[in-house]
Amino acid sequence: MFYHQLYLVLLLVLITININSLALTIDPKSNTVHLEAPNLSGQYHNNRPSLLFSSNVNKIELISKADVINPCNGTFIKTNGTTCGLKEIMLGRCYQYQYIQRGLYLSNTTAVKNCTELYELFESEVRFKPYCNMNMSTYEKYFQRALEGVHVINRAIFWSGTYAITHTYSAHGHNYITLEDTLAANMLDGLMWCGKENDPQGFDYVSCPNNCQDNRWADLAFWGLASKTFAERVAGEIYVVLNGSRTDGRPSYRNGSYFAEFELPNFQRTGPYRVTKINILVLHTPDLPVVERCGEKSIIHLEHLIRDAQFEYICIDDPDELLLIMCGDSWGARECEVARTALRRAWDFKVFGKSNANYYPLSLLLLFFTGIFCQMLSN
Ligand SMILES: *[C@@H]1O[C@H](CO)[C@@H](O)[C@H](O)[C@H]1NC(C)=O
Ligand SMILES: *[C@@H]1O[C@H](CO)[C@@H](O)[C@H](O)[C@H]1NC(C)=O
Ligand SMILES: *[C@@H]1O[C@H](CO)[C@@H](O)[C@H](O)[C@H]1NC(C)=O
Ligand SMILES: *[C@@H]1O[C@H](CO)[C@@H](O)[C@H](O)[C@H]1NC(C)=O
Ligand SMILES: *[C@@H]1O[C@H](CO)[C@@H](O)[C@H](O)[C@H]1NC(C)=O
Ligand SMILES: *[C@@H]1O[C@H](CO)[C@@H](O)[C@H](O)[C@H]1NC(C)=O
Ligand SMILES: *[C@@H]1O[C@H](CO)[C@@H](O)[C@H](O)[C@H]1NC(C)=O
Ligand SMILES: CC(=O)N[C@H]1CO[C@H](CO)[C@@H](O)[C@@H]1O
Repeated sequence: MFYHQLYLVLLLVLITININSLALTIDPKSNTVHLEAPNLSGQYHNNRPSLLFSSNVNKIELISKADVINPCNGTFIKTNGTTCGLKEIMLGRCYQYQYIQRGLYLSNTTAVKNCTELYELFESEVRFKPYCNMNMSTYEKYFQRALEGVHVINRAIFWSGTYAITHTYSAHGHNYITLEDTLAANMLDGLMWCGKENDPQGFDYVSCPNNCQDNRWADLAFWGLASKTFAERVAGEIYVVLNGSRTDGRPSYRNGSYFAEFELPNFQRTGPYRVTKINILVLHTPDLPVVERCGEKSIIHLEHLIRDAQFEYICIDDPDELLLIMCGDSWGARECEVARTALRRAWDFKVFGKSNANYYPLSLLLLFFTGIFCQMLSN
């Protein structure tokens, strides 16, 4: 009898504790808060044309009919042509970059660039010019001027098949500097443009061809040269983020990728601004199969290329810093569940001084065993 009473008292005490801990965990107001899980895929987009030259790519014809309404005037219609407001966007980004962002990084150049001059250099290279006549020297003057005096020392980061996460990690140049974080590329990142002959505007706002059958270099003219010029200006230790779980059948290091064609071959091997060490970071996406790891398949080939070029080489699979970003994005992935639970517990402990996530089941367990214990004693 006594033990049963003891059990009831214990039960009451434990229920009270549990109710208190529940009250801490579930704030009545938080029930109404609706939060979306993070999603990087819509946040960044990569407008570099694909380097693969396959014949089944749709041939997009240049629509040159004079009667097509200009989509930038009147009602806006999304087209595949030049971005409306190209000039204004470029000039605005240039000013913003230099007067708002620049203090943060790209430290070794103090000179403010003339944005009008940069825009005019760009425009003179493309406006009124047929798109498919461009080549790898088309934008030379623009890049020379825009990257003049710039050396990215120990902070350059490259990506191949990992655009979104690398940009999240670089944090617009706060952490590391991607090609897209340099002024030259930033002014045009995500924009589309193509020149048009015999046209009052000189740009085609309706449709841009994104592959030129007879001149592969036209598609690479901008981003190919951008990659090359950036690679020539990085120094010291550099970082390369590769995708070890590609589902498109491509290897992590691929001949014909921008990294292989324009970046790796252009790293400086001598002089004060030479590259000393290449850090390869191979990522495995949550919920996707592991295709390659450091020291496997195409990454072996890459290691040979790097060592032959006499750079120091190191390869790391899934560093913690990037794991957390991947799990932040792949919220519901199986591999991230444990981390989520552990983080929840750590945060409850930090904020409430005890781990609620742990506490509730633990006290239930205690209750269960106390019950058994009391039963045993009373029998
Ligand atoms: C993430 O955003 C993209 C683009 O906005 C969308 O297509 C995709 O469905 C989203 N993914 C999830 C899991 O919501
Ligand atoms: C579009 O508007 C701009 C500025 O108002 C003007 O200069 C241009 O001629 C217009 N273009 C067309 C095709 O109407
Ligand atoms: C733009 O190009 C895509 C892919 O080629 C096509 O599906 C789409 O219809 C085009 N949009 C317009 C407005 O022409
Ligand atoms: C910037 O360049 C433009 C065009 O080349 C030129 O007209 C202008 O004077 C330059 N501004 C400065 C401050 O040098
Ligand atoms: C690029 O095109 C220009 C003008 O059409 C030409 O003068 C130049 O030689 C070409 N450069 C290359 C590398 O093909
Ligand atoms: C790796 O590539 C696959 C598609 O091939 C993509 O779904 C995945 O998000 C990529 N991983 C990273 C970390 O970017
Ligand atoms: C990539 O190119 C190198 C030399 O150009 C060659 O040895 C290697 O086999 C190629 N790899 C693949 C996967 O095509
Ligand atoms: C860190 C670094 O490379 N600093 C250089 C910045 O540019 C000046 C002048 O070009 C050099 O003297 C510094 O060594």
